[in-house]
Amino acid sequence: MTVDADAAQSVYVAPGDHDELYAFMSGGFSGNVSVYGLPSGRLLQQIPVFSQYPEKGYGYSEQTKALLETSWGFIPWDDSHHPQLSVTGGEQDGRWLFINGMNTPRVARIDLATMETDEILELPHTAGSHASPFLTENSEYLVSATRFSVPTVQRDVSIRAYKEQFAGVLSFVRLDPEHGRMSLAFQVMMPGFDYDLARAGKGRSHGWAFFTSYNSEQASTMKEIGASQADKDFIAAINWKRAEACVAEGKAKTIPARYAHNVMDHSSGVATTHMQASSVMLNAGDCPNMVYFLPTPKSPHGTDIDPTGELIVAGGKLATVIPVHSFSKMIAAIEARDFDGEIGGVPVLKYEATIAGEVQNPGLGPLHTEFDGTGHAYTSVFISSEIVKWSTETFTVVDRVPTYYSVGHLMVPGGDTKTPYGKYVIALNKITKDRYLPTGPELTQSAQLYDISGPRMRLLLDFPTVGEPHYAQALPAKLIKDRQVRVFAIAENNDPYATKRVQDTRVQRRGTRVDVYMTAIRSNFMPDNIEGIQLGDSVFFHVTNLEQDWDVPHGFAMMGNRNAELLIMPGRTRTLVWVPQRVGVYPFYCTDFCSALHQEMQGYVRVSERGANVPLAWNGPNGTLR
Ligand SMILES: [Cu+2]
Repeated sequence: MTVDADAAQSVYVAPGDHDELYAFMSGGFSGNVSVYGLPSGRLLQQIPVFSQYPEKGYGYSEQTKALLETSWGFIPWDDSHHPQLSVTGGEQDGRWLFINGMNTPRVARIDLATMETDEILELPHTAGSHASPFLTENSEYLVSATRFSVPTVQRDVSIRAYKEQFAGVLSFVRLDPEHGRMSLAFQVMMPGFDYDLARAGKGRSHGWAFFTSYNSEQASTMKEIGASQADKDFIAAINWKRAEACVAEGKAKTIPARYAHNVMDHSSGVATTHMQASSVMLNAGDCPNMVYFLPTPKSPHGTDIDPTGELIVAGGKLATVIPVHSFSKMIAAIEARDFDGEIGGVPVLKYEATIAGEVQNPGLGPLHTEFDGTGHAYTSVFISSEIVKWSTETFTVVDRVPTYYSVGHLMVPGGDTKTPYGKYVIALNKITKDRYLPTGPELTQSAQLYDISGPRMRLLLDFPTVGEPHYAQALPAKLIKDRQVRVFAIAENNDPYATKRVQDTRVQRRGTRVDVYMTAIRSNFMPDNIEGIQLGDSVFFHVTNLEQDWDVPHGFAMMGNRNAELLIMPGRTRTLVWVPQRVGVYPFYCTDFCSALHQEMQGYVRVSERGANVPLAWNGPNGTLR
């Protein structure tokens, strides 16, 4: 495909100018989120979420380790999939970004003013949290579901007992409206299918959530064949207001559950883990009129709701059409009890009763759909590697463009909200073979930016991504750029190990633990000479960055430390633990270029044999080292 001569001009952001949009892309198997500017495709930031990240000391510093605690212990990696921006009234509000960890099921909340992970909640009774995290119209709930049905509650049973013993679980995580704090409100136990993706309703479908499922055949082996037998699988439509009522009426059970809830305290900058012991489980069959199955061809993947909340679009990845259900037809069919049997207490609606239309000739393997707010939908098509644009009024294809190659998700900025920003669609591609300079066996994955402001889609730009750009969301920069936190106020630093003045720097020994209360400010650490450390000690460097200027983090690295470095934002305290292994004198230094005298920002620690008579001493205002 050729690119128009003016494509470069459309994405050119002159030096010093700012991009029009922030895009938040999942890092897939990197477990993190990367922040890009659009339309330039410039990488602006990496936000560590589910994986330790040495650049920032995330998951290595004592203050951030707790974010990666789980019921299985400390798990410093995961596979992040679906970024989801918070909404109010079905529109982006620029407050938080949520994302799921797929492997050890977790959901995270990132504060969009600091672009730091503030909270991670583990999801019990869940395996492979793929259909996650999708938000209801006012961010009342974050919905999530199990992809891999498992024995629920977990127990030792034969895998051959899949049909009888395995269940899928839908989770409803309540969000505190003021702080976004997550709590697991209740879960719904469903027939043992694979629940793949979800969206919550909005507008007229507010109060509902929709989950695609495949493997309604309930195969437990060779799913590529076993889960592809049936002509139709299902979208599960669940009325969460009805679920709330059933829970309030006592129809749910409180059952044992072990899961971690990790919260970063804003004032101290210290994360803590709260281990939970139970959850509220509602059996789908015990709450009539709550959940329905909409037959949908064939092993559907995505389910996406148009800006009005009326159309429920499925991506039948093995289907030859894009099936589009109508929310109002669904409600009418429910009222008329137009059912075709039931599965596990869940009524199955008739396909003809809910379908609004089928988009013909959509290409091979339609997956995900987003909307531009002008009556058009954009569907990614994996096998034929293209984006297909179609009319939400006539259900006919009006345009198509190739992607390079094998697009998974796509994203229109605000394309899942009531008021899409439109203007661009981004293809999030799995394969880039031949698109860039080769880099050994591993090639980058990529995003492609297309202009959708005219009648035809126009390719503008390719740009490489970090890890798999599984899904992304974007918002207008003006929504958050003036709210970015520049420094943390040193006066408000409540870290118990903070040192707010150079006069308070000190070193304290309690047994084999040595606490170093250290400050960093251009261009020195204080203390910068420490003696009296012995083999067998654990040295806790509590480094407080006293700077109160934007863009002056300091780094901290200790020779021989089997841990990361630190990166300390202005006004923050971060702690690194060092267990010295050899006698001698070892340097530490600032790793983040901070001033003309950055190279001078360094110090020494003297390490003696255990039991040596070198007294504990340090330099500085209270120092004893002369
Ligand atoms: Cu420095």
